[in-house]
Amino acid sequence: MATERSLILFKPDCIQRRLCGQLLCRIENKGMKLVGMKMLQVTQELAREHYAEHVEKPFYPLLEEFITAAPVIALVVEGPDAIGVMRNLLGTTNGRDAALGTIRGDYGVSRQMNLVHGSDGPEAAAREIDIYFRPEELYDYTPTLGEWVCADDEK
Ligand code: IDP
Ligand code: MG
Repeated sequence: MATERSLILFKPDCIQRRLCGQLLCRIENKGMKLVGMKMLQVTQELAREHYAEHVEKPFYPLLEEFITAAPVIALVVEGPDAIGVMRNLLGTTNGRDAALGTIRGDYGVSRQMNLVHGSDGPEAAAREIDIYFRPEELYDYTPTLGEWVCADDEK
């Protein structure tokens, strides 16, 4: 167990469907601490950098079109095992297969328009946080509810 940070994106479908508030609420309710947050327009260049592992795949042109079609909200969340916890909260990629109770399972029926991105491992998280945020845009603070979110030996 480790305190981790994960890069989360509210994708264009999330913004267009006005679900950001509800989904941010779920992330906060889970116990994640917000350490960075901004709205931005993903450019073609940024899309290629973020999704470098997918650029050669057949679905990439449609993914790029989607992720650049409206603004996104980028978040950095922190917490115990935040990367895995957030992946579990999001559910599997395809909303049609994702378990009920997960964000993708509860809010979508699409493989592409699956509302929220979450880093898939520590290396990806570090790389993605660096792509979207400058160090001074991330905030260190002590959440006053922290004492009641998990035990000292879990932090
Ligand atoms: P992940 O977001 O669950 O980690 P990845 O396989 O890394 O899923 O794919 C990145 C994003 O690309 C997905 O979240 C989804 O928006 C889109 N995507 C993945 N596979 C496909 C596909 O087969 N067709 C269209 N879009 C896809
Ligand atoms: Mg992925």
